[in-house]
Amino acid sequence: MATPLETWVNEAALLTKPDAVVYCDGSEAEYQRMIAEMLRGGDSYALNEKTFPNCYLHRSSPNDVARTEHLTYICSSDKDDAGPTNNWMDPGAAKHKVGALLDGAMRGRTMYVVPYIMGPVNSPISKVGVEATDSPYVVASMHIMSRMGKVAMDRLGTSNDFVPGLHSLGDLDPMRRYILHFPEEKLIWSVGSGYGGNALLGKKCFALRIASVMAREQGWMAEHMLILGLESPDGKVTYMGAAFPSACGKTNLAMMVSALESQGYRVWTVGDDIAWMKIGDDGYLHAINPEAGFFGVAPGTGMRTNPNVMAALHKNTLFTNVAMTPEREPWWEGIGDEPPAGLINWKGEKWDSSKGAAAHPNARYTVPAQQSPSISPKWEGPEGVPISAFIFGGRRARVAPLVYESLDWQNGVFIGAMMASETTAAATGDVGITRRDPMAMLPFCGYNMADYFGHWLEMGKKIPKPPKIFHVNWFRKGADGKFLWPGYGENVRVLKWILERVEGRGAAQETPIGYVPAMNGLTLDGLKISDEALKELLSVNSEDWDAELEDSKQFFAKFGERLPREIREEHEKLARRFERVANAAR
Ligand code: SAT
Ligand code: MN
Repeated sequence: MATPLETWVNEAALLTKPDAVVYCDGSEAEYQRMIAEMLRGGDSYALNEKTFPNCYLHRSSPNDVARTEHLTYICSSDKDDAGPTNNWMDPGAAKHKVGALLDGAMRGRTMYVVPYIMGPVNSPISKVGVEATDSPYVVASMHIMSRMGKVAMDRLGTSNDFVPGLHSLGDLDPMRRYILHFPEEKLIWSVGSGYGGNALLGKKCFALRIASVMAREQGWMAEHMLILGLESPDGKVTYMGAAFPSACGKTNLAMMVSALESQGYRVWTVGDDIAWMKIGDDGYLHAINPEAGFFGVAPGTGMRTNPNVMAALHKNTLFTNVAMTPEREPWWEGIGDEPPAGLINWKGEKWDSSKGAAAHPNARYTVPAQQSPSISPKWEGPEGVPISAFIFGGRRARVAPLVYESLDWQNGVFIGAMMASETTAAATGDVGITRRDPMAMLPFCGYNMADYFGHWLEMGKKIPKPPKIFHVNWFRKGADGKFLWPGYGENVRVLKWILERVEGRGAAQETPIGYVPAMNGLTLDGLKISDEALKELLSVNSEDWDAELEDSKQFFAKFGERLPREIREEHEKLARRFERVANAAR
């Protein structure tokens, strides 16, 4: 008898009609076969085998370089279950429409069946997915980003407990591109794109959109969060989860080389993008990183911003849409040196400055996580790491101070729900516009975000030792338009304050938005920052916050009656705290 996996694969093959079906085993030999296939395809290149052994450059189709949120759908039977922030299609209509695009889409191609585990092989928090794809680049990327092949087959056995995902490149035409999620069936369909977040279905599609639905049904959390451990001088490691929108520095923060290393503060990386969390027997929320690799933004990455990842990228790395030097080494803006003569840009053209950026702004590296010198010894522990703090953050030139702590869990959930950030190149669309992005999950929540806020509020009641909730903003600018805070390795000073607050220490001042460090609260020795800059960084400007209250009110209004009462209450309470301050000043 066919197993549930075989039954699904047979149906997928009947629809897409590939010339051959290959079950992947996850071996090194298989990885090399995929690379050979990519090189034959003509859109991939071997890099310098001396300085970048086993590294390759892949060039995508120029119209397929980022996630396409406007082509991403949640297909629940009831439109309201997708909510006002998701695109919605009726599941039957979606299958009819996109089924027509998938019909025969793999003719002349091979269907690779990739069984994979999201999470450490033996963790009870991990889950199995299966992706059927006609892209060797996707298979090679899944080799790096997940534990796949035999290990996943062994875990799955004959069970039906897996999330299926069908992916075809189709003709790569954005007019025929759809990324569909069926939350009731726990199924993913993706056609017309080979780009990471659209095509590596274990990542955003499963580990966030489908998993967020499962997490709510089953009482756990699937979040767009990095996971890091901050080691203090006594050797104790405190774990934190941090949610920032795509391309706001999650990878750099997770892999930070601490500016306070000489004082005994060091950062360990558990994950850089996604956290799955369950309540452990000790009462803490325990987090695993469902991924096995980092899919990071290359431009802006250099020895100054992320030396750990730079050290990791010299072997076994797949680069996408970066530029290439005449020595066949990868190059991008911000790598730390001037563009060399004879540079080839991401489109494969001879580059000169009239051609704009040489690497695409959303060019990426895909690298095994274990290659980072900062990888935590606990990163594959089946029990996950206990989380003591959640950090929300965005890219805000104004409004949000460097760091503040919520008054309590409910207030913290409200702070997460209010989150906003200036948009980046990680998604197609305008860059630099401020948009609301609650918990950095706006593009990744597989159900109505009002219910998602409700789930957060519920979890707060269930977790015996809940993380404290903070908000940070590394991107605040002064009147001269320059960043007030140096960022990168210096961010450890903020993490240290967070650690102290978790331990009931750390000097703070109470403001209407929560606890902000006192002027002497942050450890600033060895850093050149003026008192005026510090004051501005920590200031809470009531005019900015009035605008913030108004804008967020309009955002919350979208959810109508479904918005949890607690969120509305917190909004009113925040407005009242500002009124009180204004009255006192009068
Ligand atoms: O492109 S991905 O969605 O995989 C990465 C990101 O945008 O966070
Ligand atoms: Mn992300």
